[in-house]
Amino acid sequence: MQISLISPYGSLYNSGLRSISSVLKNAGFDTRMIFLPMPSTESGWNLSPFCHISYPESLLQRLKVMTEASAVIGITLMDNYMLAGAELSKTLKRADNFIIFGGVFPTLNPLKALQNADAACIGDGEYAMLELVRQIDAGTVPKAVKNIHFRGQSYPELEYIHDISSLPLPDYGPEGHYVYIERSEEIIPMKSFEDYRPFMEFRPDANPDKPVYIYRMETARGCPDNCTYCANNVLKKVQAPMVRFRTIEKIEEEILWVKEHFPYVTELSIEDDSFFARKDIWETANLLKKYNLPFKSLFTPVYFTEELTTHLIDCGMIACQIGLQSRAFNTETIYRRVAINKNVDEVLKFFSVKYPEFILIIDLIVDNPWETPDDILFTLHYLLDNMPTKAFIGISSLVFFNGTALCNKAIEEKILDTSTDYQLKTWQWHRQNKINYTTLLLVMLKLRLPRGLIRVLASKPLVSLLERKLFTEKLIPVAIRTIKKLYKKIKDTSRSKY
Ligand code: B12
Ligand code: SF4
Repeated sequence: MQISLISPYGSLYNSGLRSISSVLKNAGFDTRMIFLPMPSTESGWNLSPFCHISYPESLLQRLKVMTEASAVIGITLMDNYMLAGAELSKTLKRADNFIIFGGVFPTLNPLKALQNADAACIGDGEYAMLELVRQIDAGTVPKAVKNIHFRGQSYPELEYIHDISSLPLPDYGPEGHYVYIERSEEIIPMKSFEDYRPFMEFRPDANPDKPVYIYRMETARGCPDNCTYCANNVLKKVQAPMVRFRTIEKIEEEILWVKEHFPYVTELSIEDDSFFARKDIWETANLLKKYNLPFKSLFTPVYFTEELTTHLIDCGMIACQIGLQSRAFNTETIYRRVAINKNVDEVLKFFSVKYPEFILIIDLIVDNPWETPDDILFTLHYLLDNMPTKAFIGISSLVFFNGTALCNKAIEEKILDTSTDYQLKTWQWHRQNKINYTTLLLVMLKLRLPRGLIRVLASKPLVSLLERKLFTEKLIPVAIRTIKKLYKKIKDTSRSKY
């Protein structure tokens, strides 16, 4: 029996879907994977405040033909890809096939997912999918599968995989793997591991002629913390209550596999929500050093210690990303981050003094309806005073994820209109219809404008003048859109000259 697994994501990483594919293949099922990145929709140049993905008719028709023999079609979805999922499902559904959605979107919004699928997978999908395809293969109408919510039936019994190291390594094909190339509107088959090279390539701004090749991997699933806006807030209840760590042996097995199959890989990107929280983080870092693979990782300030961070840098950590989100006490409280932002002063001091050139990325959330201009100015001044001069800032617009404590608060306070497709709002601050002046001040810091100038522009009289509706809902968004259009035009023109 043939199964097609489809991903609409911009990145080909997809560890969840690849893991499902490996489990199905090991059980003898003919499984193919189709990746449909749509860079134009996800691009920062796009002006829409939503993540609307609309596939070209030619692609949909091609997919229809490719999945003709598939009895089961599985589609992985985050919230912002839900329309993409609906469009794919509408095109690919036949009377004799079964369409299942999996990933964060159906896990958080099963009933919404079931409007466009025969079933929605809640949480871990490997064994749920295996049982489902076994039942379908046996010719029975599938029923009572743990983690699978069938359309018209009640919420399923849930079970999570305790030992994630027992799972096989992610499936990278290349046989039976296909990628959509938006530029040429064609789906190409992956013929060798070499074909992954362009998808792993990254050209650093500082040295664009020397590309690096990044392999993304997980050493754990989940996060020990529980911020009110984060999907983990729900995943802890319906997927797994605690973080699940892969053993060092399993991580080594994957590294050896990568070395053998992707010899061109120069760096690892560790995608764990909170890498520093690993109990055996010292040994894990030693392992990465042993294989001479520089790595990037994410961590939460509370797990920072000077000793540990120095060790990680010695072992090859070349970049790290921390979630700060806000330094204002009110906002930290709303986000449930007072305790986990605790060591951030030490983090910033450590990098400023000892590693001023290090690539440190500090993530912030904007567009929080409960946050006042004073709260934002507090964070801004905190960063002006403490941030290493070479640090980077990531700014994301707050998106409400269904079932999170923050989303519930917004619904209770009638801030969020649940009759809208609010899940489709993009996290890109510059694509929003309302752009606060205080957001622009953070952007100036991101762009490394002189800090003295930013302090002047952040003066109370200017902020109270420019934080008015006329500016935030009209002039600033229009100005940003115009700048983006002009800049894109100039870039496109200069590119077409060569
Ligand atoms: C790694 C990661 C990324 C990577 C790679 C994404 C990719 N293409 O794979 C990068 C950095 C590119 C990324 C980007 C984004 N991400 Co991200 N990302 C993650 C992270 C940290 C881990 C995901 C992961 O690999 N988990 C491990 C695997 C094994 O689990 P899984 O994917 O959930 O899959 C399992 C089940 O869900 C299920 N399943 C999944 N698919 C399917 C399909 C079928 C058919 C079935 C049956 C089951 C099934 O089975 C799998 C195996 O058990 C999560 C955080 C989290 N806790 O999940 C956020 C997360 C998924 N990301 C999120 C977001 C918002 C984004 C972005 C949209 C924006 C942003 N600001 O980051 C972008 C856009 C994505 C893109 N263009 O590809 C949100 C999604 C929230 C939501 N409600 O949808 C999360 C949950 C972060 C958060 N804490 O809120 N992300
Ligand atoms: S620390 Fe990060 S990943 Fe963990 S719950 Fe908070 S926002 Fe989510």
